[in-house]
Amino acid sequence: MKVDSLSQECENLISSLPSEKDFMGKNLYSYQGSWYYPSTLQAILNFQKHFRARDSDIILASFPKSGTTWLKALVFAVVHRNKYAPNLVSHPLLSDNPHNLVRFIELDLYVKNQRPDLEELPSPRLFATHMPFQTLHDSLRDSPCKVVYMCRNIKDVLVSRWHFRSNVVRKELYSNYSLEDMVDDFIKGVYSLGPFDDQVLRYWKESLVNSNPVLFMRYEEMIEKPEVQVMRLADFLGCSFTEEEKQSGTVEKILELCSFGNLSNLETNKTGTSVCGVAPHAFFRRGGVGDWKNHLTHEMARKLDEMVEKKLGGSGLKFE
Ligand code: PAP
Repeated sequence: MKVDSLSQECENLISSLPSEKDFMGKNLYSYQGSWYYPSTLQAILNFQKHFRARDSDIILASFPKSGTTWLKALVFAVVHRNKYAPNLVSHPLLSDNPHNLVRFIELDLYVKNQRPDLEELPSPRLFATHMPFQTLHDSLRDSPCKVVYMCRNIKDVLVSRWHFRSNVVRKELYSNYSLEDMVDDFIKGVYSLGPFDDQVLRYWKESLVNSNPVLFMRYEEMIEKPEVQVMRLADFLGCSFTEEEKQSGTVEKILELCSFGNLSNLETNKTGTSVCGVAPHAFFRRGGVGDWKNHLTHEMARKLDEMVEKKLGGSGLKFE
């Protein structure tokens, strides 16, 4: 999704920012520690200028391919469970895709409109972003609204991104870009919305500071202990499951509703369209943990592990 033109303010900013070429020769610009194409940068500026947070807002943050779609579905189902019981035949998640129900700030809302009207939305408003903490946080202007961050193993993220880019989104652009090229870009840290490690580390550190309402979730833990993690999510969001809900299987019903198997087989996600400009089926590939082993060579994995260890070593955050 592209903006037609850049504002003078954005043009001025761009001329002052560090720039690098991506593999297609397109310019990427480094803004507040992350790399963007100009249209995303314009949307971020729009957001930073115009967004007014409500204390009840919930923002879902992630690096792309870390489980954003899953998190969107889960948070929607958890927060709205009194209005929409998870086994309701007319549940919105059965007829619409998670990206339409929880919209991206900088890749959707503020791309299409410099100042989208978000005032009419009922509380709690749910939004999603791939922006790093510092860029998001500045715009929240000290609002205590809640941020849920979803993190996933860098190797599975990279492989998922590789498939997404080379098989789904504008594949002709990626025909000369190998998986090895993507690994090298990750090591160098210059790629759209990257670097992964800086983003993850910052959200991790913020989640450890009590005054910051950031919940750090891990895709692998969601796969391993989904009930525990969804209850943790609900506690953080201030809508803990009651004993009665636990006894009557509400947690399990939400997990089933939002499961890869269920969502990926819904007609709306197979053939529908999404407001973020990407067909919903592109967000469902395989799911699960460890697919990188089927794609990355030993050397690629070693380079990524080494880079992560260098950046995250000592932080308490580790990837298998
Ligand atoms: P985005 O950040 O671009 O929105 P995101 O949803 O994070 O995308 O990434 C898609 C990944 O999540 C895919 O992983 P894979 O390529 O390794 O398979 C997709 O399969 C996975 N995914 C989507 N929905 C679910 C779900 N309900 N449960 C588990 N994994 C899911």
